[in-house]
Amino acid sequence: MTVFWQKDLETMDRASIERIQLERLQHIVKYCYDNVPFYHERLEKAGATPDKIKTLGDVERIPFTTKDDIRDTYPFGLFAVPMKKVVRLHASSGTTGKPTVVGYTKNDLDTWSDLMARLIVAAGGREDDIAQIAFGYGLFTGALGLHYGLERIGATVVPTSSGNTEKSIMLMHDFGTTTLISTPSYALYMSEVAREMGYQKDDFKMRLGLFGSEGSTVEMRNAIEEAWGIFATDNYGMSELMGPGVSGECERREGLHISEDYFLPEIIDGATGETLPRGATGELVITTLGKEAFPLLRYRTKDITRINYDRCECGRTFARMDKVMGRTDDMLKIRGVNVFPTQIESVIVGMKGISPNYQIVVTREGFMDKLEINVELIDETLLERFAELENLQHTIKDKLRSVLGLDAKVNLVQPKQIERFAGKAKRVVDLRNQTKEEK
Ligand code: DLL
Repeated sequence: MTVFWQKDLETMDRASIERIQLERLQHIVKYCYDNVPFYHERLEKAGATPDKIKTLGDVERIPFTTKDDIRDTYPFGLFAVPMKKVVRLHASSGTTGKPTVVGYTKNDLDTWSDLMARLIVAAGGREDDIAQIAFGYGLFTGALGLHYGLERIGATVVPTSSGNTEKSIMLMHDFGTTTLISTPSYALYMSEVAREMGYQKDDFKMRLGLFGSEGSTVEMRNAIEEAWGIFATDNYGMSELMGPGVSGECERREGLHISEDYFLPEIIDGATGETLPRGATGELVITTLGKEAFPLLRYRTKDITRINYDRCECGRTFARMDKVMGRTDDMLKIRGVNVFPTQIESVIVGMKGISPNYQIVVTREGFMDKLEINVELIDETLLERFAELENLQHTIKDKLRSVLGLDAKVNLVQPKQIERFAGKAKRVVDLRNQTKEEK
């Protein structure tokens, strides 16, 4: 039997979901128009003033908001409440320049905790779980988001944060931790360190993993489940939208349920900005329907996915998004072919004889892009068995060719040669835009 956090809301029929969405959309557009000068001007200019929003489809009249808009109004320019109402700030680091800063009112934190609780319960988290949070605490939203959600359901939170891996593993063992919260790549690394410390998976009481914050394939999930002996779910979010808590998998794991009463999703063609029909794959755009401090209208996430509106067997009626395929800005264009790192991961992870750690390197020689994949062996003695080694290399190459439609150079490297990550993994090294000296 399915366990819910807020059954009435999570099982509403489509008409009720859409009624709530329209009411909230009308409210949030007026709220932004009245309280955020940036939106007042944008909406006036586009002729999308609050009186024009009569149906859910009218959302398309509203211009998109982008990360640049947030950067241009750094730090608090898009806030809709005075600072005295803001009780928390978070920020996403970003690779260049200033971070994007987000704020929360007391009500926002309360909503966030409930939305997190929904996803945790949907994934199988319970009051009697001991949940260890191995996301980095700080400006990043992952740790505190999960922290408050887990406390709300009554679980015991162990806020170890990321890093200090051996100590965290010792505590996991000694405390009888049942649930791990981290990025998939860190979960994998932790299992490796646990093995090195002499632990076997039966030495732990682990049963559940709530992972997210970076892309991961089903193959990667299988590898982590196998390494820890757990059931794992994928959870999606982003700091601008709130943090984790936007969508997550239920125990059926056939897509990530979006809390549609708080987030209105659309799928657009990332290149043209055109809204795509239901069921199409494209860039996810979200309008926040209930945020007070930092509301966003039609925010371009740059994440590629697809939304399924069919009813889920679990009984929840909220639409489900596919696991994120990648970000529009992570997509590699190699010799004219579009490649997502997740496609490469699906080939490599789970293959016999190699570890789930890999690195993708792209270089350019003359006008020719070159794709190289560094793959780590589990057994270093294989390096001496030349025929087997060659065989493995060919198998990987062939599989990559059939999935990507491209030839890649496969380098088999010794165990533990590829970098491990405590947060979001950086799997791609793109050296194409570097000058010779930088290389
Ligand atoms: O990563 C929020 C979060 C924390 C989600 C913990 C889940 C768990 P940001 O640091 O702002 O926020 O990064 C947001 O990370 O646009 C995606 O590209 C990526 N991302 C987040 N979750 C997933 C996921 C948090 N489950 C960016 N699968 C997003 C794939 C994800 N990508």
